Amino acid sequence: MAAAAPELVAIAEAFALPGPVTAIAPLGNGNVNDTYRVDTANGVCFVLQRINRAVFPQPQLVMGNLQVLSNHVQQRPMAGQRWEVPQVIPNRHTGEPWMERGDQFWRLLTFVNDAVTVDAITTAEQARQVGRGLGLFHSLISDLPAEQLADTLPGFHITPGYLAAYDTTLQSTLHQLCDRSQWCCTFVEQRRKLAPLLEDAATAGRLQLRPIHGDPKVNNVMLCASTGIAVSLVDLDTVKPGLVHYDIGDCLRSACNRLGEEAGDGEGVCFDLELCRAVLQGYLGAARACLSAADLDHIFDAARLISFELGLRFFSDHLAGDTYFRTSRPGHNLDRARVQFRLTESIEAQEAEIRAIVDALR
Ligand code: GN1
Ligand code: MG
Repeated sequence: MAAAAPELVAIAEAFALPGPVTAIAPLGNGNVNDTYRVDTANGVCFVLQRINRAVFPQPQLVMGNLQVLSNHVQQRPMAGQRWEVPQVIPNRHTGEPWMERGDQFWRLLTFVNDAVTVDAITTAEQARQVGRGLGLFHSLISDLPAEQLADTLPGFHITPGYLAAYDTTLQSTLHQLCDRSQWCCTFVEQRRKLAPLLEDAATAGRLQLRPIHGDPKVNNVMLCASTGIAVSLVDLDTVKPGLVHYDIGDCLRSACNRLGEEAGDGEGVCFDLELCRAVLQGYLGAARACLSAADLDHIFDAARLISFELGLRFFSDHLAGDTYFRTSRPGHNLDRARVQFRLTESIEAQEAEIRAIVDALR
């Protein structure tokens, strides 16, 4: 076990576990929360997470949303398909679905067994399953009234808000920008007008607020280890009212980039049309009934805007000194920004083809 293990074991054992902890190891590679896999003596595994309070100032609301979601999905028959929603394990002392230690906020969830995730898609079938997973998730929550979910992260995916924050950060950046940052600044300037696209469509009544996942990137979709079929969407902290387009865009931008989000400084990154077709086939196969013609009209915009937005978020964080996304080296967020901006360029260059894929699936 890692050096911090005794403390982590004590935290895990504050929850109602079926047996003593035998191992705790870091799990996944999230940019915001700390995640561990907990093994217990009777063979059952769990997911232990410390919620990043700087990002989620009211983590109790996050847990409330998770409960609402889980109650809702449990009432939905899945006609023999395997589909799991991670369940919350209560604190054995307080009965609450979390434990606090000082200012740390911890929770324990059930583990989705016999399932894997990938950081980058390698086959069209994986892409189809990732799309199908998001489609099933949307269809399962499509009749969950958005008012039942708290806004746990105000401003999340509101691109004009990220642009305003970027402007402020840029103005207060005292140091000279390097050439690669300068390239990013120019990139953002040229696309400033894009920022309100989805919000304007919502204000005009063309798109509606609904419950969304908020972060359905490829490695948040669990695939059955033996069949490859999508069996769960994990990382449910950003489930809240929003536009399904944030989800569709996020799923496309992560699934159709074969080099993945950590692809150096973006050299060679492109948006893969074959994977795009597969994602949308899977997605629409499961969620078509929940979508209007206007929803379909905005799928291209969603892919472009969410890629641009994530690049903007990474770049702003780089300029602000890496305070939001976890980094492992200087310039990491700048590299990540350039990956998303290269992807945005590739999406723009293939607009006609992407729109044709959507049209063929209508
Ligand atoms: C963050 O922590 P993680 O990796 O699940 C971020 C997402 C980004 C993602 C990019 C709450 O998610 O919005 O798309 O990084 N989550 C939050 O990898 O900001
Ligand atoms: Mg997340």
